[in-house]
Amino acid sequence: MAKIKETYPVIGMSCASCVRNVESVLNKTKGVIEANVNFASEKVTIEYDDEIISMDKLADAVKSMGYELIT
Ligand SMILES: [Cu+2]
Repeated sequence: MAKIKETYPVIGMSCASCVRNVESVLNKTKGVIEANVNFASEKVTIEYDDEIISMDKLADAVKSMGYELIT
């Protein structure tokens, strides 16, 4: 178990439902402990276990929803 908590910029969010989309896809991804989007700063703080999920996979999950996670 190697918990990591990092904040990354997200590109493409334009409203509150975008925020929910990004949060929900991350929060339902295995290995994610908690994801919180800050809409004002266009960033997401993700706490995850890097032995279960990689940052690349998290970026792919965000991309699948139509947004871009900058790592
Ligand atoms: Cu939106």
